[in-house]
Amino acid sequence: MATAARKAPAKSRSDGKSSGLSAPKPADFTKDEELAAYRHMLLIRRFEEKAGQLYGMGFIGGFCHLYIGQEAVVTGMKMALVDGDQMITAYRDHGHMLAMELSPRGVMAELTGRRGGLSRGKGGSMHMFSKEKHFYGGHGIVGAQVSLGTGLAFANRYRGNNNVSLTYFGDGAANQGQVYESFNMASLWKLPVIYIIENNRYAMGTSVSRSSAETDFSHRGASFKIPGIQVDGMDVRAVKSAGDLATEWCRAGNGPLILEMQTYRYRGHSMSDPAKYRSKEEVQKMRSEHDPIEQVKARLLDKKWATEDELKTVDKEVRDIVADAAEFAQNDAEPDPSELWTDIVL
Ligand SMILES: Cc1ncc(C[n+]2csc(CCOP(=O)(O)OP(=O)(O)O)c2C)c(N)n1
Ligand SMILES: [Mg+2]
Repeated sequence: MATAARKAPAKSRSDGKSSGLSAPKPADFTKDEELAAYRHMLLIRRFEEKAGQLYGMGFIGGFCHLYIGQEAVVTGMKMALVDGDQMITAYRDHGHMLAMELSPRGVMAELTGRRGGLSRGKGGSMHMFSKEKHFYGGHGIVGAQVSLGTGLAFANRYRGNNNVSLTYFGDGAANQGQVYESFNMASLWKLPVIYIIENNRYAMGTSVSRSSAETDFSHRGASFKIPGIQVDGMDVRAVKSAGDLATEWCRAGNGPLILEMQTYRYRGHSMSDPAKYRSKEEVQKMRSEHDPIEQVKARLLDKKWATEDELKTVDKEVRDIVADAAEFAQNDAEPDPSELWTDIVL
């Protein structure tokens, strides 16, 4: 059964001393919060499992990157947001969209390229947006969303709306040049942006230790006076408390903050991945000892806040939502060829 973090809990890094930041303890969840976290993470997991199946059946083409294993990161961060806070991420984006309450039907139908998809079937897995839900994509160019997310924070500052931009990127993306140009401006102008580095230990088939001179990603803002914190990204409570700290920090006008989420992806990089760069044992160890959903389940049962049967009912309700989305995504019409030039900027 799942236990605690794979590493010691968070420590504040880089400028953390002078900023007075210290690592928060994992949040004490109420029964309702545990149940909500369980349901939300399960929805992401079941959705992704179904997307993987539909891909195998040929309903989804092109690229498709699954988020299985990393569910606690978006779920815990979403719990720390207020209305109007924005989220932007890379191509491994289905979980982020579900966390921001985009409809499972709309996401799944976009994966299958149907009219009812969030980009009307023309964007696919990596390109979905919802201004209404403050979700700004879905970006296939590694690192490109970091400057855009910094721009969202600039807009917040300009408008004086007190909202925060959650800008997600991977350990691989953290080596891209525009990340550091963004860090500089964000710090100089004290922009309300949380840089969330999802360190899942690999960029495609390259491990962090093979690609990064500094593998402690919470240090990456040191040259720009951006403090950083390492967070157990497999524990939704640790993510939530880091999210609370970071959103308060930004809303108080302190400028950007880095959260390194130590997480893990169970599946391949995308649907075609020879998986020769890591052992099955490594994956299995993470699944059996640190699974984010199993951790919540164990606490719910341990505290007698839910019975096995009640949790099975949650699973059934979630499976029904996903089955409905899959049904819709397989049967909805494809966009008409006459729409080829609509909804695009030339
Ligand atoms: C500018 C650019 N370079 C290379 C690629 C090819 N590419 C796609 S994903 C990826 C790995 C990124 O890994 P990471 O940032 O760790 O994110 P993860 O896939 O682990 O979520 C690479 C190199 C790309 N899409 N864009
Ligand atoms: Mg990675």
